[in-house]
Amino acid sequence: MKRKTTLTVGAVLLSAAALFGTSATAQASSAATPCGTFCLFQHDEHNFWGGKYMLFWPDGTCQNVEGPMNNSASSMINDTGRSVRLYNSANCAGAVGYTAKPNSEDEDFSNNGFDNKASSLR
Ligand SMILES: [Ca+2]
Ligand SMILES: [Ca+2]
Repeated sequence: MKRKTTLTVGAVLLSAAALFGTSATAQASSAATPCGTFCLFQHDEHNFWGGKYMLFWPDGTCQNVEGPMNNSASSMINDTGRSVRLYNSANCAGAVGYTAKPNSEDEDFSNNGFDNKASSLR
């Protein structure tokens, strides 16, 4: 009798956990997306991992956005404690085009006037 009661409570707790997990994912899928460093993504909105992406480990030095991600980034996740500055030109030349705040994410660069432009960062 006592054993049966324990099993029932366990099943209820499991359901509650599953529901919470689903709802949290739907509400902010991006927030739960693992990046772990600074990530640029080819596409915007909730499609962070649906296209090409590139990981960076910002350390204050300039890094060029190489290959197919050059002039292609449309969203980002910044899981670092640094402000990451993106430049339209290679080698961090010219004006800063976009600043990613520490521990932030942006699902669409379009409203920042910086869609498909990033060529370097630091
Ligand atoms: Ca793009
Ligand atoms: Ca560019």
